[in-house]
Amino acid sequence: MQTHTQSARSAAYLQLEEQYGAHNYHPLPVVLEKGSGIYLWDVEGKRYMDFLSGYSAVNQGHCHPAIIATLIEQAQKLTLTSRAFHNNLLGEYAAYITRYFGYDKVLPMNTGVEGGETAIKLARRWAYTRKGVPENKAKIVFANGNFWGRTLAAISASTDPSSYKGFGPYMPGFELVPYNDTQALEKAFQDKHVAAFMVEPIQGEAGVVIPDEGYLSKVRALCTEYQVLLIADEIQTGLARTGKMLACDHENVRPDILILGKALSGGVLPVSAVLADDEIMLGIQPGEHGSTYGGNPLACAVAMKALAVLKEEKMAENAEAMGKVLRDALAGLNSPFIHTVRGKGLLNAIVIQHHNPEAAWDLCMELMQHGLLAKPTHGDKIRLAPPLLINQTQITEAVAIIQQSLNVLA
Ligand code: IF1
Repeated sequence: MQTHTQSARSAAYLQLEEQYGAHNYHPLPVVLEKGSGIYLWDVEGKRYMDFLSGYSAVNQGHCHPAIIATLIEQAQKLTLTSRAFHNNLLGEYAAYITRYFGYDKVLPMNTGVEGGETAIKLARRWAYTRKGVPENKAKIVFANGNFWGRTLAAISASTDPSSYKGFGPYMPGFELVPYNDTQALEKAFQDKHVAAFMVEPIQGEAGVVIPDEGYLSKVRALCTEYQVLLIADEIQTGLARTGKMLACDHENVRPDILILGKALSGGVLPVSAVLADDEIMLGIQPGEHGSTYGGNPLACAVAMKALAVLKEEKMAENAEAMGKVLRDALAGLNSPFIHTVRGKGLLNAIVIQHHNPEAAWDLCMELMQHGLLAKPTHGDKIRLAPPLLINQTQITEAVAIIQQSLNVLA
């Protein structure tokens, strides 16, 4: 009777969403109401380890006390003024984040996809004013399998039919090359109208696809040689997730334009940023770009704290160490149903092999029953990306849950 009443509670929430919300997602049937660190609790009080981290937005852990304290303090003082006026935090934040990452300037936006749109506008403007590309001829190159959001421009760059199909017409001026293929990239760069190559250092949505070692540094060299801007989409790979502050740091690559989002606020509110040097950033003049919420004082305060926490709590170092522990332990399971274990730091995926195409979903349902939340992507892949403060005991516990849950596939 007790269990019946409890699941009826969850069912009521699911029903409300189903009836009144658009059907643009297919979530696991769990209704969460509380979070702390690596843990989440559902409306029935059951605790879960979070192995998705809000798609890497909560790298710092759920409701990080220092970030929440900053949020509350600033929210009681001033939240938004618009960019029609100055606020006392935007300048401080701009100085902080540009020093943190080593760029001349920042352009603050809100969502990740707006960061991508902003980077492309900057690159097009740079191409027309600096590279001498004729008006309206600039091209942006992307890699097959890219994912940078859901706007019309982002889906115009997509090779995934579930992103773009049925939403045309599409944005012109975009080109695609295979990921992890510098020969194809060099061929694309023969076109003098190419303004930029926008790329994820590791492709997240594609299923945590890691390019060969040396790919990014070769990309950097080609961009420099052909006078093409390198735009790094570090919205998912950045901010300590892969074991370095930026995934580009693994190869000491400095992009011309850096896009950050997600964990820039520790999962508290949408905050994104585009970083570049003056030559690129000053191409955009007053009135030519912006956003109502971009650079608001609440976001500025929260982002500074979210960045500070990453360094103070050595989250990159922990992600590097715990990622190794996780991958070794998963490989050690020798499960016939795990085809591949791959990843960097705490951005990992397992590829499931099974005659049943629903196996990854079934496994995630079973993981949920055993108190671990993860989500399948592209059918057979499961991303394993816990908050970066996870410790070795918790990793061991998680791997035990995974081992036990794999039995459901037998
Ligand atoms: C969804 C994945 C993660 C991103 C990169 C830009 C954006 C994203 C590299 C846009 C967003 C999301 C959005 C989320 C699913 C998700 C995702 F499954 F697609 F791959 F993180 F794992 N660049 N990624 O990954 O950022 O505008 O959403 O703030 O449900 O669409 P946004």
